Amino acid sequence: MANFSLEGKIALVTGASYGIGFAMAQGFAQAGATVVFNDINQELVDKGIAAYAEKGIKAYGYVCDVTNEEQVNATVAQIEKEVGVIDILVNNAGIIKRIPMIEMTAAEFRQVIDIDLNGPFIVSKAVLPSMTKKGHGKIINICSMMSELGRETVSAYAAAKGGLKMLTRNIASEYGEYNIQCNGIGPGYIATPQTAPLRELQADGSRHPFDQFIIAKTPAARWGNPEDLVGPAVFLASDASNFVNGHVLYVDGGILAYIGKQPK
Ligand code: NAP
Ligand code: GCO
Repeated sequence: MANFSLEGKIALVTGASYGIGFAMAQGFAQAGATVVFNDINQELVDKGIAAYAEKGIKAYGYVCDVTNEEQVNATVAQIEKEVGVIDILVNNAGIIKRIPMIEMTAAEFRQVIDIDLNGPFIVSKAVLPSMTKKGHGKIINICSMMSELGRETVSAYAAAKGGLKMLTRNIASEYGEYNIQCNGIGPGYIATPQTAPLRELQADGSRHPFDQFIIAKTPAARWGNPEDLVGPAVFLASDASNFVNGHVLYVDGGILAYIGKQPK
């Protein structure tokens, strides 16, 4: 029987006070792991700790900006001292800016790349030395449909998430021999605060046109929930995936497999 247990493992999930990161971290705790997370400010960290406690989970929360290398290095050192060496890292923290490309400033573009691509580089770089020393480690990068597809208004996000897919393959290539597995999860359209503007009801109570578009594009005919990502995350964090490396597991209700509804 494959070993899906995370008993005795320490998992750091970035940006995990709520949303997808929170759901995955909760799943890790249920599989036996100790949960550590960071977020961008104290208010979010406090909110996260309380939300985990409500689920019966003692989580360790830290304020840390994933784009700040000094802060990340100090936080990882503090986690190693206070909790232990990180076995599992999930690069989940991310933002999106929906702005037509010709209206987007270079500063806005850079900010998305900084959080969504440089962040995973900085945090992975901080945890890899201890992982290689320990002789094992799991890194899971949260990619996107936009690691494969484009759409209007998300040029920076697509560039970052496409880059994150290649960073995933490169970490696998460079550190695979040290028993490090680096894989991605590519969520489809998931109902979280990040996508709330795309699901807002219209003034007349009808569904947002983008909401209808996503339902039509998804063979499962629904938005995903953060909970849909838990099984894939536990698999990629556990020994059950020890020979899976550099792979992006798309959890999208079938979007990438589908040409779209045929005309009636
Ligand atoms: P979310 O609700 O916006 O959560 C992301 C978390 O990251 C938030 O707590 C956010 O804090 C935090 N964060 C932002 N910048 C940070 C920084 N510099 N340092 C540390 N933390 C930071 O997003 P989500 O929908 O759960 O998405 C989580 C991940 O999945 C993201 O990488 C996203 O791109 C990806 N994803 C989402 C979907 C979807 O449909 N929702 C689909 C595919 C991929 P603030 O609240 O202050 O921003
Ligand atoms: C958008 C969405 C997406 C999703 C997700 C898809 O505006 O198109 O926010 O980018 O959040 O990343 O996988």
